[in-house]
Amino acid sequence: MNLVESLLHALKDHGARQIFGIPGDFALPYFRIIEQSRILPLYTLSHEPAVGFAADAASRAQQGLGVAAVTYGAGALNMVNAVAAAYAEKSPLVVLSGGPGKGESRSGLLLHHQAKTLDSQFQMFREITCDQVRLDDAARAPADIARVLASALRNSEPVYIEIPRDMVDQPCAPVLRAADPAPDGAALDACVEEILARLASARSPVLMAGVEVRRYGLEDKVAMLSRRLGLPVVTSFMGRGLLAEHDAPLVGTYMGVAGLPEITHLVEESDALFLLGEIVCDTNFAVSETKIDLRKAIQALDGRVTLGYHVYPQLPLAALVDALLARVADSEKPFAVTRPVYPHGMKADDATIAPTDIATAVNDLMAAHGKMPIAADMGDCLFTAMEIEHTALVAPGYYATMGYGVPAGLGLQAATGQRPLILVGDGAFQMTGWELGNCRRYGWDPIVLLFNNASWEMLRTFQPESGFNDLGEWGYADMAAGMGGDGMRVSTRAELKAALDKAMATRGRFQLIEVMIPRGVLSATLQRFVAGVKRLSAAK
Ligand code: TPW
Ligand code: MG
Repeated sequence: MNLVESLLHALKDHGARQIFGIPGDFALPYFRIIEQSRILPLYTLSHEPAVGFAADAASRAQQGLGVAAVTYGAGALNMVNAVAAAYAEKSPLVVLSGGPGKGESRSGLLLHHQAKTLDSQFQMFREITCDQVRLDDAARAPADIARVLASALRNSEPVYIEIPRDMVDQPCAPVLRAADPAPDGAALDACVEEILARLASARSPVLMAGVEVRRYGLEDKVAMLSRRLGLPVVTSFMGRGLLAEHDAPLVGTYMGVAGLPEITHLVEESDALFLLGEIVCDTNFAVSETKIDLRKAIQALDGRVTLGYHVYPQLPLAALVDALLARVADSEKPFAVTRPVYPHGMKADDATIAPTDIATAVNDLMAAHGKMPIAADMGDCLFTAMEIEHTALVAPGYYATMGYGVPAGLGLQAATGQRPLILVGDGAFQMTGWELGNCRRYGWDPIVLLFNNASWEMLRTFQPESGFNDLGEWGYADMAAGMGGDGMRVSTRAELKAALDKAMATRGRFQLIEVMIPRGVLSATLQRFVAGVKRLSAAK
């Protein structure tokens, strides 16, 4: 076995199912081995940000490693934003980058793709990954690979692996999986004891499930735990989509001033808010009407549990959930949960289309044909997604990068085989929409709802006086045919309904529905968000 084969087997062994990538001369040698060895399928895309986003979405969807393979410098540095997004949102993405051969640094010449020093790229990725290695020693490589991949899975964060181009054919031993250290049993018992006591004495405990619950594959167990404890469950904005396929007493999504008042009160008035794997960030919490006192909450995140003024370090989430489950009775506490009501029954008339109509039409579509997973970009399309029935969702809810939606949808379909729905604004589509041109080669056929308001509308809501938020009038639907898909432009609700039905009935080609939305028309959720943020900042 050579070094790259050993690496590929290790990736597969650790749960990777495919590789997204774009080669370059520093990467050609290891790409040849990826292709010839057929250990993992390779999907090439058009631009590195999309490679990172697709691999990130695949990792989120399949709850395992995503792999993004690029060349040195121009390739890897093009992907920095996507890797930063994965780091912020705890997605275990493995970055593979080609690199200069060992001898090349001694030539006395600067190498192409070199930024400052040959080590600059490694240093930059150190900031946005939790572990790194340059595979410049074939004898040490198996242990190094095992360490780095274990770090990715343990922390649920990206890692960086650089492959010097003259190393790829070096003979190499197989990688043995590193075992994770067992948690301290006494600390775990004490922690579980304390959590259960806090919950038992609380008047209105609430469980908020965060992305780590999904990253560590704990949705089933957490749903069971909440049923047994009789705890209502909410997700945050970022955790939207969690538990969609599980039987949990899910009340809805907490969005503070932007959310439904019942859910806002439930969370903000809880005297024992149990944050399980929840990233405590501004998109989740800054929109709170009443400031949530996190010192009173129970927080399990990043392998730590924080209660009141003390911390239990090194308690992995999976171990905590298992230990809690082992301690609560094997019977469920039935209790009534009011589930949110989402809009259904869009009138197929000649009225213009508002974002909330799109949510309604999608709800109707899913009621008729079954649920579909969604990939959403940043923009009003993501707020609109909150008005769609609970279904699997990948979106940059915290890091909030544009350009995620289309490539993430491709990653979703590659990873799950399910046909996804992609929600994307015109501004974001201008960034990465071209990646749809890769669908034909791989048989992907997402349905894309492009919210065309000829505007960076979300920015306009915060600064209406700025003319630079106007975007041009592009004919997106007309571009679809050249890229191997079908495009339809719709301006009325009747046309929207007809286009969705047609898209649903057409398999094998991507379906691009360009939805014309008058400038200034926002989803109901974004309207509440903007009004709430303005109210909160006026009160400061
Ligand atoms: C990579 C800043 C946040 S929202 C937004 C911008 C420019 C406008 C989005 O326009 P779009 O959607 O897609 O037409 P909509 O509904 O608002 O009309 N660059 C990156 N990411 C972010 N978040 C920005 C800029 C931004
Ligand atoms: Mg727009």
